[in-house]
Amino acid sequence: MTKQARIIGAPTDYGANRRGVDMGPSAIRYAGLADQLEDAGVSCTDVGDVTAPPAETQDADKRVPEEGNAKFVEEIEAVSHELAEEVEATIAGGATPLVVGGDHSVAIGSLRGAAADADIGTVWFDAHADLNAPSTSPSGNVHGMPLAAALGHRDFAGVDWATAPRLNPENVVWVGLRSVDDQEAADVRDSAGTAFTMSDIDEHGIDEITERAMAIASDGVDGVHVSLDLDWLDPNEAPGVGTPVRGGVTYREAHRAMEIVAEHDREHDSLRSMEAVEVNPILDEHNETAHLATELAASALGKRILGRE
Ligand code: EXY
Ligand code: MN
Ligand code: MN
Ligand code: MN
Repeated sequence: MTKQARIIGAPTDYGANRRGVDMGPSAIRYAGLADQLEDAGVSCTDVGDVTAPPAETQDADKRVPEEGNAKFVEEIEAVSHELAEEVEATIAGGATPLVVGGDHSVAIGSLRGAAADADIGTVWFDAHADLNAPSTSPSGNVHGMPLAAALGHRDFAGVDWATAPRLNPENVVWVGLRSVDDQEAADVRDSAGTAFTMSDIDEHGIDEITERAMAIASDGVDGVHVSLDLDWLDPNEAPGVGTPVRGGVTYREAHRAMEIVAEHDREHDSLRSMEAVEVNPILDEHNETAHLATELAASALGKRILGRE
């Protein structure tokens, strides 16, 4: 049966310090996402963008932290509400939501939508753990907090729009960690989740790590939310990201991981939802990071080098 995908844009930079990531959805569409998905044999529709409130100021440094050390919480709440509804409705309609960001705070809405009426896991392809909370964040940028929010960190207790109670902590798997803050690292170690760092990928290879990640994330739940932060890749491959960290995965490792996601989905129908985030076109002279996002999404949704078998 042909896979149905629905593209949902989330043009927000409220979770990040670098202006420009709000243009990620346009850059990714312009790079040919729909064509890539059609080439992968995926029937896709594009529902457009959720509404991001207008920025009062474009100068992030003038933005005062709200509520402890978390910036632009009200704006992020507005985006999250609408995005969660779109993701939930897409899944209910039998399609796979493909959220294109926007900074990684969009995952708050994606995870809530994917976990609205099902138990889920997530594979977090990222240089960062995104497990900071307002009381631990060194920056106050909410793109470093989506998993803490979704998992109900005490700082987010009672913040209903931010938590995803049916995201099972045991089914959270990080892949590619290489830039984690001190308290965040302690919280990762203490969590019920599984963390595969870049060292694990060096040691065991991308195939084994991704296969293990999908097996853990999908174990005993209804589906997996794949969260692809383009800063997971090495900055030489993905320069157009707001928080680049050297020593990331290569172009082929990234495609191989997405192919393994697709293989697992073909066998287990495990891919419930996906997002590609942190594409910032003003940091990338040739829009190559956006183009990379389109290719990796296609690989995750089933594109094969020699076409459909
Ligand atoms: N850990 C740092 C912070 O919390 O500010 C950096 C977070 C970067 C988050 C990007 C989306 O992955
Ligand atoms: Mn991230
Ligand atoms: Mn990241
Ligand atoms: Mn499915």
